[in-house]
Amino acid sequence: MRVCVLGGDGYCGWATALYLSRKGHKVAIADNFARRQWDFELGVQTLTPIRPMPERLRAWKQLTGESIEFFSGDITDYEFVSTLVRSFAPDAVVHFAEQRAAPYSMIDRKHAVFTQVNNVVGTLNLLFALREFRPDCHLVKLGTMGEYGTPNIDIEEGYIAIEHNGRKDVVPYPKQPGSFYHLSKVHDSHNIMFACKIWGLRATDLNQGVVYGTVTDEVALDEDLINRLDYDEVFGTVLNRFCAQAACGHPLTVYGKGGQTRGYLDIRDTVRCVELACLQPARPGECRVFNQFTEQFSVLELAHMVKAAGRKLNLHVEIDHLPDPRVESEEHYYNARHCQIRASSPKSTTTTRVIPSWWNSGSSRICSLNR
Ligand code: NAD
Ligand code: USQ
Repeated sequence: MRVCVLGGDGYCGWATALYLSRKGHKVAIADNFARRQWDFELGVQTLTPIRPMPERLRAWKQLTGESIEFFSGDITDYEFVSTLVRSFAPDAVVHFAEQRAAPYSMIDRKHAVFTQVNNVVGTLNLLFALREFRPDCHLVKLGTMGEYGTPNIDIEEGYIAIEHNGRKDVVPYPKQPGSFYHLSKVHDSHNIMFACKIWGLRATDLNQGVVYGTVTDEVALDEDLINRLDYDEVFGTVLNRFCAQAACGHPLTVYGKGGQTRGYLDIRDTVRCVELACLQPARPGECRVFNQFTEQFSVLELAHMVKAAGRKLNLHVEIDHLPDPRVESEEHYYNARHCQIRASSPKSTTTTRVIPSWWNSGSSRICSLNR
């Protein structure tokens, strides 16, 4: 397939681009290096010294013989996105190119506005470019489990069948995000769903949980291919932070009681899930939602696991409970469904899908789809 990875200089994007390239897909990366700039703004750095893009791509070509095309630009610029879509002519676009840190979006008005403009306008530009120049291309968009928040009922995959005053329908699952960043993802989801509905675009919204780890088979091939590993309080995600803290003898920074429960996945599963989604595209007009994580843990459970792992390495790991800087429930129910990505594996022949009323049939239903 011809796959364009937007945000391919970033943590998930770089690992995904290399994985797809090694699997034989023709890959292009687009990025504006905004992320390197935000690190500079905050005075933080990836723990692993990532190389400039030309060096990364040269190393990949030398090691594997595969070329990855690179497009430098900002997807909030429509000229850039439309030129990219026209010239590369992708079969799938994997869209990682957003400001992804909840704490960054909560710094002040300027950062909240920036996050929402960057993310919502970028995605909207992409939708218009696909409609105009590549309407059959499959959009694989990185959403987030945090769109749902922490409701006191089970979390479904994108849609929920409800009965209200004696009538039934299938509607988008209620969203209760916890930051202006997570809200930007909700706005994206609505825009994508609407574009599929009115223009017949095809999209998969991958609601990914918190990612951990940094090494994939591909980035491990050479030091010049090294991936980023963030451990600071803005961009560092919790398990990566805890591991870095354990290694340098800093107490693990559990916020509040630590009962905050989320879905987690290894970065090696991120790349595999993305390929699965690309290989089994949504159908024209379909906006399907996959919850993408492998296990769920509370923050305190993670801290204890890191402490136990540290013990085996002769590290003395302490756990601190700091006042929670975020407005979030520190203890809550959490049970999220994550079956669709598994059902889309080539080994699976049938999947049960909740279909909203506006897609294809005119009547909502829960059905079995033969793939
Ligand atoms: P990242 O910050 O490492 O990478 C994002 C990349 O997108 C950066 O290289 C950045 O320069 C680029 N970018 C941002 N805005 C852009 C724009 N307007 N034009 C062009 N390029 C732009 O983030 P990540 O951790 O790789 O996350 C990638 C995606 O996956 C995000 O959408 C994020 O919301 C989602 N996600 C990440 C995690 C996680 O734990 N890291 C979990 C769930 C979902
Ligand atoms: N936390 C701590 N201590 C820390 C850091 C975080 O207790 O030192 C807690 C947070 O308060 C939160 C939980 O750990 O309850 C997860 O925080 P996080 O920073 O690891 O993850 P989050 O802010 O949710 O964001 C990350 C990515 C984001 C992605 C999201 C997936 O940065 O791009 O969308 O994970 S999800 O959480 O499923 O929404």
